[in-house]
Amino acid sequence: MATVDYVDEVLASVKAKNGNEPEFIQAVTEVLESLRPVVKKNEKLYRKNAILERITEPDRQIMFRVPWVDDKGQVQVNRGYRVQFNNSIGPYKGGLRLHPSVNLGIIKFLGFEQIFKNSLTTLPIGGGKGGSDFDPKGKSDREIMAFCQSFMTELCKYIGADVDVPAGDIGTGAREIGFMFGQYKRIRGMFEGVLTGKGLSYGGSLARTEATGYGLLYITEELMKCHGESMEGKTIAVSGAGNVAIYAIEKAQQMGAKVVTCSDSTGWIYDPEGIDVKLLKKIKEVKRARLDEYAKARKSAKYTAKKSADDHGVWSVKCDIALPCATQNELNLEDAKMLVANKVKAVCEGANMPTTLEATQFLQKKGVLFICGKASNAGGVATSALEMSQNSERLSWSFEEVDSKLKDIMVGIYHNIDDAAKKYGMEGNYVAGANIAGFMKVVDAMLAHGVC
Ligand code: NDP
Ligand code: 2IT
Repeated sequence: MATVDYVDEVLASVKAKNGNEPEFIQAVTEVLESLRPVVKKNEKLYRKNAILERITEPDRQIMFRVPWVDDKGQVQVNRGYRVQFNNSIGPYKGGLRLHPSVNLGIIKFLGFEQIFKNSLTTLPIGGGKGGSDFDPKGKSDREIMAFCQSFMTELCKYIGADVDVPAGDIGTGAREIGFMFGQYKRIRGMFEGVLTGKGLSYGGSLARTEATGYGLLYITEELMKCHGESMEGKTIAVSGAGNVAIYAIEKAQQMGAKVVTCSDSTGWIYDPEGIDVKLLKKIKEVKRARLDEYAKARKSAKYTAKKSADDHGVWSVKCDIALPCATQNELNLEDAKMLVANKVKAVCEGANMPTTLEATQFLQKKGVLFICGKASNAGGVATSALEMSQNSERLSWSFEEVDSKLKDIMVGIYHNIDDAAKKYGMEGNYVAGANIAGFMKVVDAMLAHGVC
């Protein structure tokens, strides 16, 4: 009787155990599929030590009630999550997502991705993620504070500067981190670097706000350079209009490219003259308003409200480079076909898992240069780790110092994933390269630690 392939065996078990978590299964499938050549080479060792079973099972997943009082005096109840996935190479590290779509499967997929991403940064951070189904949209500052304080009242039992260090993600920015930090400090009676993305007056790092978007452009630039191209004069389509998208647009423009799109959950902008990033910041960071405001303020821009599934939004626009920076599975096979028909050269993910598996495979088959989020958006968490270093030594580095370290890290990640892909006979497959390179370091540590 033929023995069952180890990867197939573990994938079947993950699917059976987590059947109601499609995003988690998608993320595990992508990683395990690309690890096949590594697993084949080390099958006996990995099987004996149950490496794949252990790396796909979180160390622990914490779920809790978050009661808070709204402005009408009504008690509201949300669900809070923290999934501590793997701390083999450092304290758990990963953001907190506040969005009504949040559920355990989404937090698990994000925590799983974070293991490999954090390993790729070369810095000592493990993988974790958390959040809540709380919707920050339309809430007053007082309501946001009430939620954040209640959320941290429970979460503070499980985190710490050397244990687990949360940060921002969708719906969690400087305001939310500030309220959470204040509550942690109050309850635990200590001032420590327990969160990153903090304000500059209380231990935050310069360049953390810009880091994910800037880092995305640093790695994209290196990718293009290594394929004989520059960023100068390139047309870029960006999705999203949040933290990652805004600073991706800003850096792309500094590099001489023209970004012609952005989007939010209500619609998208096409601005053939190039996105006015100052205006975008005013609308999104200051006024917290919808994107139609952008088109009202700028003649060259056209706003299209999101209508149906066959509206391909920003992916219907002709571009050289596409940067999905909003959310998971926002770029599907039909979108990928449109991009290829429009001769896209590169797709680099700013968001986590924004491209579906089918769309990724299609783009790769068509020769589009494709870098997955765990490599291309690693600049955010890398700079969070630099924030942790600064907090530990009780010093603050200059913007230039942090930014230049970020750039070195992103260029390093590109060459690391490129080399890993080549080593396993998959030159140009940066998805496989990222998964393999991220995995090898974590497995090495897991084996050294024995059964745990
Ligand atoms: P923000 O909350 O700042 O912005 C998110 C943007 O995406 C908004 O424009 C939002 O529109 C849009 N969006 C979110 N959810 C949906 C949805 N379900 N459908 C359509 N549009 C949506 O988050 P970030 O910019 O921080 O995060 C964007 C992505 O990047 C996420 O995948 C995140 O996990 C990832 N990421 C973030 C990092 C960071 O440092 N912040 C680091 C690495 C990855 P609207 O405002 O209308 O909701
Ligand atoms: O997805 C991510 O890497 C983040 N949201 C940033 C995590 C962090 O700890 O800075």
